[in-house]
Amino acid sequence: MSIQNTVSSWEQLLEIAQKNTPARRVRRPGQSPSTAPIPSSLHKLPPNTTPPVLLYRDTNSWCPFCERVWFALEEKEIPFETEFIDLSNKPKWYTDLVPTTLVPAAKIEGKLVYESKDILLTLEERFSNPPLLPEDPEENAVARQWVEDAETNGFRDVAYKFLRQTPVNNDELANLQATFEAKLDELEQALGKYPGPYFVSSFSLVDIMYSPHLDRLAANLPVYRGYHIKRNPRFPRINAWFEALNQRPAYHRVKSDDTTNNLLLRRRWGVSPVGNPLPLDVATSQEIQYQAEAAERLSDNREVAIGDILKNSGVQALAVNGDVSAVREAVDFHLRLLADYLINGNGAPLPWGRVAGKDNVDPFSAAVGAITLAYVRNRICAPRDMSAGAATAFRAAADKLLASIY
Ligand SMILES: N[C@@H](CCC(=O)N[C@@H](CS)C(=O)NCC(=O)O)C(=O)O
Repeated sequence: MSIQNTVSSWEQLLEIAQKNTPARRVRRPGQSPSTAPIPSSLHKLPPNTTPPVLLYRDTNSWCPFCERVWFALEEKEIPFETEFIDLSNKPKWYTDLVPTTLVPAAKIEGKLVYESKDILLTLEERFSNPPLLPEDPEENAVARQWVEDAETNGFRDVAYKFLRQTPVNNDELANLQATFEAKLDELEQALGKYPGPYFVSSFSLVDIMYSPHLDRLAANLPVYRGYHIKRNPRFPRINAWFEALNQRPAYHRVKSDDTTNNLLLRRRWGVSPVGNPLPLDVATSQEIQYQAEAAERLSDNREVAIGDILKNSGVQALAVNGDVSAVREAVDFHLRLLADYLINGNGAPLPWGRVAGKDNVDPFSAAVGAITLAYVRNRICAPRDMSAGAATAFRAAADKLLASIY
């Protein structure tokens, strides 16, 4: 029996994956991104009603300011629609509409608001339940001040200088680090003002203002500066704050995984790593659901994935006499193996590999498989293509299969 017949069909894979995860996305044929998440509260809207909020955000879901708004929308369970803006080629109607021409912007009950902080405050005003600012007037005033401070206290400037600026010498690097650490000390202090792990006594807009930036820094700094925020004994409260965020389902819907954040820094900002890549994010108790979500994404969006691999990975160079169909078939086969492994893996023997004493690897298929898996492993991007948890499961499975090809 040919090995090709030992792996399930796409239809079978999709059916099993969908049984194991409730996660679904909307397909957007011919558009970028090719799929979009469904807001968790959209089902609350009566049929044929327009959601009260329209969010304009970046096509790649990299923008930390857009993440703030999305985070609040999910926390408040506000049904919303998304319009994606290609930042490398902004449509004229968008630059005409939004004075800053930046994302995010939003139409909130028909009214245009831009600047993430202002969008958050308007959402708070129009959709006060659940509140993301404290009810106690004194604490409310502190929280509002901290929301303002998050924009003006120089934290982001100092942090991104340390991360991205090429220092002329070690002294300059040490200065950049010290200035950044002093800013983190300020956050550490602020986190101690009220009981509980958040900036004020309950989760609030202040946490939302900082989380996309601290997340990116915590992922990037170890790899690009050899500096750790997580598990750094100087910042116990910041670490407890990360733990508390980790308990929030909305956070898991909107966050990126560390690998996305790290690949982005290299590709978008051209920064060179000084250290090894971070290990993949630690698997959680929901790993099986995340594996199913990753398999569902891959199976449901396979045509786009295959098209992208053929066009952009370089694999077509392996076509013999220009016959791309054999390459396409081998790409398809390895993606099915990946989906199958995501569903049935977990300790089961890998679906191929050398049988003792037998040289059973087809070199053409192995080469196409290696390119396919290496490409998709780094190509997927969370939360653009799937949730961060699913992306982590996806990369882990691709690594496992890649290591078993030869
Ligand atoms: N202060 C703005 C910053 C927004 C911002 O910088 N957005 C970036 C994406 S992360 C953008 O739109 N860049 C496109 C451009 O610079 O043309 C906010 O908080 O909303």
